[in-house]
Amino acid sequence: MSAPAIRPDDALVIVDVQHDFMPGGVLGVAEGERIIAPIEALAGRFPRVYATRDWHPPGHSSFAEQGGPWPVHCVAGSHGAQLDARIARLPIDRIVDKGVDRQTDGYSAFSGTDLADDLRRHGVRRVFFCGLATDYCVRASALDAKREGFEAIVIPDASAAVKLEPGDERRALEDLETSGVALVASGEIGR
Ligand code: VGL
Ligand code: ZN
Repeated sequence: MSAPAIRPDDALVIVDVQHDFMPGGVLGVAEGERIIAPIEALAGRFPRVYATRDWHPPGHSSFAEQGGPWPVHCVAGSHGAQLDARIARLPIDRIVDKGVDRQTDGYSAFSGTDLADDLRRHGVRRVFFCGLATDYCVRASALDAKREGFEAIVIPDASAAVKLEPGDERRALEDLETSGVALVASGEIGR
């Protein structure tokens, strides 16, 4: 897909741009800084904007201390779980907290949240995703958006990957395209 115009039934979902996932954070994504400017440029142009937060209880099953893959991160209410200040000041209509259930990874913005209902209630049919991380929560959220019946688009230059293994970002983007999620550069949107 190239140069889609922004429509009244579009929404932007900014995934997990929180201190713990930014450089310097416990689970810092190396390229996290590069996504801020494109997200700032996009947010005000969408009719509806969501920001998600990874928002785990202490002792969440994804934490290494419980045998999970990750260090303790994004504990609900902690400093590390706050949105990056540059994202927090954007015109965000709703913050959606996810990963609240102790037993499930909660990667997807649709898992255990009312995001799908909220999107439908507001007449949204097409959802653009950006944020952190391309190979985990952005990927899972965009795949679930498709499953929920929305058109889904990921903006790769406004997203960055953890890359536990080399190639994880490329594989995530390939999986998305295979599943019918479009990849569109931020500079191609609505121009
Ligand atoms: C995420 C790892 C653990 C993400 C969340 O936001 O992509 N990654 N929890
Ligand atoms: Zn998490």
